[in-house]
Amino acid sequence: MQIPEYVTNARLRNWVMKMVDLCNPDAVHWCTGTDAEYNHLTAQMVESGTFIRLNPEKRPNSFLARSDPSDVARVEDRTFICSLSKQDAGPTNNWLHPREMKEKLNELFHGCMRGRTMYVIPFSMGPLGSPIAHIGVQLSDSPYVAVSMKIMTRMGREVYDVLGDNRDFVPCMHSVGMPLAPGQKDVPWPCNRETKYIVHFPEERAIWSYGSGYGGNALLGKKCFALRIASALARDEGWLAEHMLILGVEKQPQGEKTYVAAAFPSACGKTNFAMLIPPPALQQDGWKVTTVGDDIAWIKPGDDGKLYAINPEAGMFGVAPGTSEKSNPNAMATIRANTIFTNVALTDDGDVWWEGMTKTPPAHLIDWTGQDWTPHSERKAAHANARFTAPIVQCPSIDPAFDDPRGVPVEAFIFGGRRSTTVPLVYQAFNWNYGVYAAATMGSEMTAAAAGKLGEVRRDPFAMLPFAGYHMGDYFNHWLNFGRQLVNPPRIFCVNWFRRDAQGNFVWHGFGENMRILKWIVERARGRSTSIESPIGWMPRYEDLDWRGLEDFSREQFHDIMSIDRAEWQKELLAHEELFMTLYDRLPKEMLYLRELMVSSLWRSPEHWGDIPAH
Ligand code: SAT
Ligand code: MN
Repeated sequence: MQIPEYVTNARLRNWVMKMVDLCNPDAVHWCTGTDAEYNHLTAQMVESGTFIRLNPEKRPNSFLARSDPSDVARVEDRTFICSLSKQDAGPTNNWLHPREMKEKLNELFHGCMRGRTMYVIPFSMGPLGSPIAHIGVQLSDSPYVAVSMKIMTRMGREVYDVLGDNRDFVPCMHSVGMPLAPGQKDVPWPCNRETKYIVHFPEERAIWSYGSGYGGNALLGKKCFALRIASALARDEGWLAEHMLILGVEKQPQGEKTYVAAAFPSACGKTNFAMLIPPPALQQDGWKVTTVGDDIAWIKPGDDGKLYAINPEAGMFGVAPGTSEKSNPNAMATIRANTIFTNVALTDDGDVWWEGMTKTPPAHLIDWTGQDWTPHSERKAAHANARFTAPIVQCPSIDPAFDDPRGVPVEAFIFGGRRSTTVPLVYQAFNWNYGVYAAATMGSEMTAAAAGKLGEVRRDPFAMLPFAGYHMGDYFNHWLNFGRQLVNPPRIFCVNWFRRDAQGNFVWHGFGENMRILKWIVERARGRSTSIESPIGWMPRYEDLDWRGLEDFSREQFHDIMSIDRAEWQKELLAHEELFMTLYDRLPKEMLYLRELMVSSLWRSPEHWGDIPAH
């Protein structure tokens, strides 16, 4: 094998040689990240049947991939945190001793790339050379992964300049787990239907992924590196790696700008919130939202005592179904060209479609499984976890500081789950510790982003349940400690866009209307807007929100989505206790005390906290 002379990092050279010996690929391709390389690889995948080139007039330089039906989402039950001690991984992660896991992986990876090309993919998570950024190198036998990594990360030769002779990188090993015998014909979406392993070694800072080519299982810079490995790094080094979007709220003509980071579980509308367009009345008043990131934030304290955040990613891997000109015009503009679509439907004129894109579906489509589809079909045309992969700089609302190596100053954190009941539209935690409590006990109804039971409420602390690279109790403690070191920590807020009425309909319009909540949050973070004290935190009254243009949303409806029902909250607090029991060995005591405080304040409040006095 020829190693390019510009790859001077000794550890990297040795590692690649060793992995080539282990995996036995037919060829090795050192990715340079150029457009020419991208065009070459995409053309090759059109040839092999992995990609369908979309109509260049409708969707220039864009492609459709259809995955194997067994490989459509993250597989949490096949995801492992292999720290040396089981306690360090904690009860919410799958664990196996590193020695045992390595034996297994060595077996699986032995000869796993026969008949395929190994791509060497150097990438930076975060702006190249940023003090908050980190470097990874992924080895993969999937050209789909290679081109996706060009969109999702800063990928290419320049990374080797930052890496130099001896800087550190996270080795990310990936195989679809389907070697080809001589003469064996390949399939459009190679994967291993039976065996999948998504494995992290936090002490060694290494990732091994086998058997899947989809999303977070395969694009290892994303959840595996930027969340699971990075969260362990962040704990050791005193920063935060979070499942958060980053947005800027701008108010003209003053030009005041406030950055906010917000955590929601997968497929709860982070992408929509990150590129929100305010309703006309608030736009006219000078309000605007800019986008730094839509999924992951790396946050470090600066010398000035403020927190600075970067988006480690360069692309969006967003949920397609539900995305429309109405729900998210900025996302629709972002994916107009240079986009890879996976598991959406194909229109007769070579464009894409998914449920919710238009009100009336086209009369005929090819669905995500490659079969004919009409509006009478029983199946969905697009898979519920169908995705688009697009460069985030194509987003019209991209923030000018997106590429700033220093990051942007964060002044508020928002946590939100998907809850039909119980949790009000918005409230502000009394202080940092209360905020950590609220984030730690967050619940959310399951979505299609992971294999599992749809709709069931599960505790998803900090929206990090599937992504924390160490014990969740230690993770809470890291947040508590982190806040103690900040003189003026960002304010913490909770939201729930998903509350339903007795008939099961969403009460809140969501999308652009969320600007009304965001405005209150930003003003609260700056110590300005008013509120009242509820048992769980500070809440806006009806008159504290800006209703211009939404006057038909009544005081009664507002009270319905803001109400705190004592019986429901008693159940909620019991669910918190259940979570605490599973984390018992490492749970910070603060959590227990705060829970007791909440119990007692519920008792001094009215039975139904919704009949809030007007003034
Ligand atoms: O993890 S993925 O990148 O596949 C998407 C998600 O779950 O947020
Ligand atoms: Mn996510």
